[in-house]
Amino acid sequence: MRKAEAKSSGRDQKRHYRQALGIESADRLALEGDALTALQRGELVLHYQPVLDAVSRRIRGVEALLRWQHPQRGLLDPHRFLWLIEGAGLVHTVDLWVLETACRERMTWQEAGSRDLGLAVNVSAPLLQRPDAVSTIASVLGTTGLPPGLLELEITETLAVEDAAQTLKVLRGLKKLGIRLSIDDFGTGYSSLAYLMQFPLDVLKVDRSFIQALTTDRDGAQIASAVIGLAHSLDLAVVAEGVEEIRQWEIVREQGCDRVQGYLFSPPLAADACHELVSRREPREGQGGAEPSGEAAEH
Ligand code: G
Ligand code: MN
Repeated sequence: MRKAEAKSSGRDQKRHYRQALGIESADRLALEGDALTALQRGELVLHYQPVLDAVSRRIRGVEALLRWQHPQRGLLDPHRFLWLIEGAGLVHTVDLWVLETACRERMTWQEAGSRDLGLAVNVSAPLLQRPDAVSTIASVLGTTGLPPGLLELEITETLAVEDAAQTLKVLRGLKKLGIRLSIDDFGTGYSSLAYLMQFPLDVLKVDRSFIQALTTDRDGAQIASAVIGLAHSLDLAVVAEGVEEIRQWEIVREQGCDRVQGYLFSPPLAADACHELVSRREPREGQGGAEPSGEAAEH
């Protein structure tokens, strides 16, 4: 292919990609101008989605999720703007901002009832593959005061497979700090669980497509059951993500899944709303038990 053609087909691909995301080109320009200053203007925010015990529905932790509170467009999901952050070379900056902000906000919820509430944060390749990744993350824990045992870093299969030797070194360093590691969106990549087991993992999050398949596919339940069984035999805790229906919850619970997360229980919430939910569900010591109040399943 000639150079000019290659260039134009690359452009076409990018255009298709943007169109697939529903972003028109006039829109794109407007968003692009905004992306660079969104962080400084404080428009990037974190929402938090509760992760519950699969049986008791007690809130065990929260997952921090990045959102762009855009002045005109409202709340945007990362898939609408991550490519802008990548294009602006801000991935590492934003990743660090997410980690620091999540740890700091989580520490402001540190009253009696939520002392052992876990915090899951998604991390990407540029943050983990730097030679100074372990000391950078250690210093975030130091400045925010978050106990390392409460932090769970979520990595994707693809990330674990890229530059495996460097990733393994960093993950071992993070384990030494006492941080928990989880494999996110499990089942969407190409790696086998046996391959992943060279990484010092604690948690496996079954991708939501498997959870959806529980109620739509004939073999859905067997596949999920095999994944959960295998993960348990490797001593990993299992989280079912994207649980939207009671039936899906019942199945994963019967299959021995440890934790659940999804719209059935709670959507991702703004920090204040999530903090309120957590304190309402987990009363301070001395104010009675922490029975699930039942409001979660009404969503
Ligand atoms: O890749 P990861 O699993 O971290 O993605 C989390 C995303 O999934 C968040 O953006 C969140 O809004 C979304 N999400 C959370 N719960 C549900 C759910 O029950 N159904 C669907 N479709 N998406 C969900
Ligand atoms: Mn995640």
